[in-house]
Order: sequence, then structure tokens, then C-alpha cells
Amino acid sequence: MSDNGNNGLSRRGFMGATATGAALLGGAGGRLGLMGGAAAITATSAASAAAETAHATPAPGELDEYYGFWSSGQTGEMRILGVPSMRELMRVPVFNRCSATGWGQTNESLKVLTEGMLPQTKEYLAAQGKTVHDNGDLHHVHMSFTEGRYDGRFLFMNDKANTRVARVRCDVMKCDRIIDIPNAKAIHGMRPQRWPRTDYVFANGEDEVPMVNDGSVLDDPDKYVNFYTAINADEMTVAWQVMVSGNLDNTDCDYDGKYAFSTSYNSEMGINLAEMMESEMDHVVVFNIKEIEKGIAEGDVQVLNGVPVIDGRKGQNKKYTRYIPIPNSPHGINMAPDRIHLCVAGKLSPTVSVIDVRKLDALFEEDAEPRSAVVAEPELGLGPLHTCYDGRGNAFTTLFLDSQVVMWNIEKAVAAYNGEAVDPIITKKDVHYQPGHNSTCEGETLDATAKYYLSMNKFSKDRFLNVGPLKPENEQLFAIDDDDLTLLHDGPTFAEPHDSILVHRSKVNPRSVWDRNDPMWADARAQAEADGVDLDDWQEEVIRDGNKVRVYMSSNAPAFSMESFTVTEGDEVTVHVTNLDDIDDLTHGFCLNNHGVAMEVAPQATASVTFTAAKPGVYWYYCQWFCHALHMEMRGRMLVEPRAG
Ligand code: CUK
Ligand code: CUA
Repeated sequence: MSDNGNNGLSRRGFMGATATGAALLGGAGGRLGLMGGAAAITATSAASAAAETAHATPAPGELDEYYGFWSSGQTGEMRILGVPSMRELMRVPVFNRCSATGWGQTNESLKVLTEGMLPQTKEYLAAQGKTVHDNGDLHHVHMSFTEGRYDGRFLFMNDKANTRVARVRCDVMKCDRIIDIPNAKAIHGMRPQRWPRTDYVFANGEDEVPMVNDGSVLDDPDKYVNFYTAINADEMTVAWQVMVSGNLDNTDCDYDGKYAFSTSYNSEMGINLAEMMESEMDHVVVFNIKEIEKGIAEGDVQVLNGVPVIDGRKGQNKKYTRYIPIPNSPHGINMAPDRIHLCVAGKLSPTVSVIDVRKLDALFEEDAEPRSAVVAEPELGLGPLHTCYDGRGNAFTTLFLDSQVVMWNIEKAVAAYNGEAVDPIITKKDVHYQPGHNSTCEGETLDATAKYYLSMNKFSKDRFLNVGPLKPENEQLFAIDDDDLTLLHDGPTFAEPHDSILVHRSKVNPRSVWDRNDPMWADARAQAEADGVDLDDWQEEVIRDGNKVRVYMSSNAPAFSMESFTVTEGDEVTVHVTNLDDIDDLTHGFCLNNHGVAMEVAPQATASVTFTAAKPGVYWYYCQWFCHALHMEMRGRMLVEPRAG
């Protein structure tokens, strides 16, 4: 990285921040952006030479130090990147459908996609002639914790579009469970419990709806409520819900297992923009986990759609919830690794409100002052959205409107709030452009490390070749050097990673080939056993069962075990392919021409897919993952006979 490159960047940022700030907010925003840009020019060029050697990105063939787990927004998948190289390593389909792997089409994936579905979801889908959703909106990915540290077991993620939460197994990096969340609408904020371990995954419903949403209440927003959900993380079932006032945006929890918290940008319960922005103060809801568990045990609940629901609405004055007034439409909420401070980004207020979680017990006393746990409220810049931490007492907050990140010190912010003449702001850096989430190395854990800072920017504007009206987003990775940030990577991403976590590679240890007895293939094995087929052996079996035909074949590079199989027009055909290759990186596939059928078959996996042989004729199937010099020759025929009579 040269000084030239850096200066060029800053100069462009200088203009970018000015233009966007001014466009959104008039003169004041423009001036703020301009000052930030000017400061960045001097700071960047001085630091870049030193950073060049200290943070060299891995050479070709070298492995990264961190796994990055990325959401993908409306694409609906999870992505895995290497950090600091920012090389994209894998896409893991979750809420989306995937042409490459057959997610949404194989029997194994259909089971994951449908078994956690509510009956009403099945009805919505059936009315459209479908069995699964085609889309998802995956905003947040977080790993399971044991005592405040990532434990490498699971990743959890939300679907705002269809009100779901999913789990990915870290041993194989495949989704093993997706559940619909009843009562709530649009699951947005989501966070695994940190302490003592992830027993719960907490999930916010963003949109308010009538308590029983069956059409008996419609355009009567006074009767709308919202639901906070605790999911049993081991079983992936809904443990309990709390009914709250206002909507819910993001959520986090403490390092003590006592409290969880959510931001609400619409305490007004408004339904249009003007109503939602009406009051200067919205709130953070504090959930008292032990009291809620007690209330449930004592039966202080109503059961809605099979879930025990606690009433934690404002004014109930029970021990379940408290509402802390926060300016104004707060968005991100992030617990610091000092185990004490919780930062709430003001979004429409230039402030971040800092809550001391040690003061929350007192907040649940009678007559407690509702803002008594707020210990700082530094003014940081325009449009603060999310905060992450470096483990040294510093915080990084994204400033959406200013197109900047601000690095600031939490203790100094507390001191300033107490009247001391200190400035908590350490530095501001331009990013390109309009950042949403950010992350640091394990910054949401007790292992937070001051090494890399990632800015996930919503707009790329002029930074890349024009690809038409739809532009990519942009991500920038910085090295953290003492009190400065040095740009290491600047590159486009497709729609729309909201969030990411960076996990040290020592904590993630996926397998290289499948275990033949993995639960993912349990149904196939059971069926094979019933059919007298040994899946561990070379298979060339066609089992006829009335209109149903089950084909068992195996693959061994560069051939399928069967050159052809014969079925009858109208048969419901299930093809099982077991990949007997036991070699790292030897994935085969099965793609059947003109039937819209394709799937991945990784080493030692058994994948299956069911379809109807609609028309008589000859149909070739082929291996769709390049596996061998004779990969093109790895093919066979399905012969469909006309149905007699
Ligand atoms: S939200 Cu996207 S920028 Cu859905 Cu995490 Cu804040
Ligand atoms: Cu097997 Cu390509």
C-alpha cells in the first residue's frame, strides 16, 4: 500500500463525506464531513508506511488468522471470509435457495427448511403452490458462547423477511435447524446468551401486530403489541416470549446471565414515518431474565400459539422489564468486553448512550429513576448506528450520515458526563460510504483484540467500475495501530452484508469430509436399510414401490455407479447419491437435465432429491462439480418409459 493510494482515498473521502452529509442534512452535515476528511489526510499518510509491514495480508497459499462470518441481508445466505485477506471462502445457504448445492431442493435441506415451520406458514405457502420460502433477509450472525467467549459450536442467524431463526453447525458449516417464531413479526435483532453459556438465543420482533393476528383487529394500532423471544439454543425451540410496548430493533445481553436489552425506534407505536419520529426519546427495554423465568414457572403467562408469553408492557410495573428513555430512534446496542458498559447508538441523535449494567438491579427497585443507569452520553457525530470494541477500553461507532467511524474511549466519556473536561474522541476516519455495522476481532467477547477494524459500508457510489443502476456495497478493513486506523482492504460485496463477526481460527475446526453416520443423512440411511441397500458399499439399486421409485447410486471419481436407470412416466423418483470418495475436496454433484434438479454431494455424503419423471424420453444426468480430468464423462441416462394404457 503506497502513500499515494492512501492520500487518493482520503481526498475522495473528503469529497464524498461532504457531498453526502450535505445532501442528507444540509450545511451542518457538510461541515462535519469536511472537517473529518481534512483530519484524516494528515493522519493516514504518516501511519501507512509503518502499517505496511506490520499488517501484511497473507500471501497466496497462506492461511488467514481469522474466520469472518458474514450475514448477506436479502441474499439470505451466510458467508465465510478469511480475515485479513478478505478472500471469500464459502457461501452457506440458509434462508435462500442455492443452485450450486441444491439447498431448498434436496430432501435433507427440505427437512431443515420445513420441520420448524408453523402450520400457518405451511398454509401461506400452500396457497401459492409452494412448500418452502424462496427468500430470506439474514441480518445478524453470532456464534455460541461459553463463559463470554466463542466456543466454535454453532452460528445463529435471523430472517427478518419470514420471521425465522436458523442455526449453522460449525463442524460442517451447514444449516441444521430453522424455526419459525410464532406471534412475533419480522425477527431482526438477535444475540446468543453469553453467560454462563448460550442456553438462549434472544430474538427481536421488529414489526408490531395485533396480539392475536387473525383479522379480528386490523387498522387499530393501539391494539398492536410486540414480542421478545428467547429460543432454547440446544433444541431450537421457543422457550418463552415477552410482550412489550414499542417495536424492537437490535438486542444484546450482559456477561452475567442476568439481563438482555433491546432498542426500540418506535416507542410511539406509530405506523407512518411522521408518527414514528414524533418523540425525541425512544427507549431501551431491559429484560430481567431470572424474574421472567420465575414468572413463567409460577404461571404468570398466557399461552399464545403454544408459547408461554409474559406481559412486560410499559406500566405493568412488574419485575420483568424496565424502559430506559434514550434519544432518538436508537439502533445498535452493543455490550462492551469490560463486562460493564452497554452502548446504545442514537441514530437520529448524535449521541451514544452508555449504560452501566451494574446499575440495573437498582433500576428494578420501586421508584427508580428510569435513566439512573445511564453513565455517559457522548456526542460523537451524525447517524451513529453500531459500536464495537478493541478490548482496551475503546469503542468504535459507525456514523452513517457522516460516512465515518469514530474511535472513542469509554472511561473518558463517563468522566466527561461527570463534568470533567476531557474529550472521549480519539480519532475519526472517513469510510466509503455510509457505514452500518462494524466489527473487531472477537470484539463482542472477552477475547476482544485490537487488531483489525471492519467497516461494512452501505454504498460504494464511485469506487468501482459502473455495473449499472444496481451498485455493490463496499467493505473496508483497517489495521488498528494504537490510536489510529490504517486501511488494508477496500472491496465490493453483493447484497447486503449487514453484520459480521471475526473469530480466531483456533476456535473453528470444521471436518474435511462427512461422517457417514452424520444426522444429516439419517433419513436416507434409514430408508436404505429398509430397502436392503448398504450405503457404505457400491450401489446400483432401483427400488419400485408403486408409483414411487428409489434409485441408489454411488459416485467414485470419475464415475457414477449407474450408467442408466429406467422409470415410468409419472413416477415419483428419489435419487440417492452417496459419494464414496474419501478424499479432501473431492465433491461430486448430480444434475438432471431439464428437470431443474441439481445437488452437491461432498465426500462421504449421501444426498437425495425427489422429482417427478413427467415425460417419456431419454434424460442425461451429469456430475456438476468439477472433480476429475474425466469430469465431463461422469454422466448417465434416465430412461423414462411411457405409462401403459
Ligand atoms: S441492522 Cu443493518 S445496519 Cu438489520 Cu443490524 Cu444496523
Ligand atoms: Cu464428479 Cu465431476
